[in-house]
Amino acid sequence: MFKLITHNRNKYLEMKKIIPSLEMLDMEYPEIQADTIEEVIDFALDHLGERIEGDFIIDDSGLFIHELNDFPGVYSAYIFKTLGNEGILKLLEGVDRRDATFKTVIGLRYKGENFKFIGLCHGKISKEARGKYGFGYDPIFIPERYSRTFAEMSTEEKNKVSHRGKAIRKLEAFLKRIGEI
Ligand code: ITT
Repeated sequence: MFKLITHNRNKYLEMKKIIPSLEMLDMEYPEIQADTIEEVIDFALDHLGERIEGDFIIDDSGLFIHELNDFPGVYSAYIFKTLGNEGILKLLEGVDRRDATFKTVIGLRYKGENFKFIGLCHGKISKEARGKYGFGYDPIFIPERYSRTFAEMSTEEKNKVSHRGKAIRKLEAFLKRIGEI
């Protein structure tokens, strides 16, 4: 039985669609200021690994907007809280190059060892916020080959192409290979 440690219930619900036996543990852990999501995950896995019994999973994600030199990137949570989607749309007002990449790194602590599973989704920032599903930056992100935002898709549809969907399927394959699910 694996547990995802997060405050974000939406992340959990996306993952549970792919790994139904997953449980959620709402618990605080330190997210260090670092240049990459991978470093944030490694630090948090070690920190939590010293404090928690058994195996667990964490997820750290970010939105990288190419025209803004990959901002907000590792600052995505803070920027979402402070500027929000409207703030991002303002920063891109009049900008034609709207390419962006969502990235998820899932960290797994298994028998005292750290593993990472990475998923990327390329797309564009929309001109306006659209849709009522999902969370966070979903209303302003249009994945490649689609015209709808993530917030205009069901969880199943988002999972098919999303950064998190890809990372979870890698985790799922690993857990199956070692006979844990
Ligand atoms: P944790 O407790 O798991 O850390 P969080 O919501 O703080 O939850 P992150 O730091 O991974 O999660 O996320 C950074 C920001 O990016 C945050 O504002 C999220 O809402 C947003 N985000 C993450 N994944 C997303 C997704 O799939 N779609 C839209 N926004 C997302």
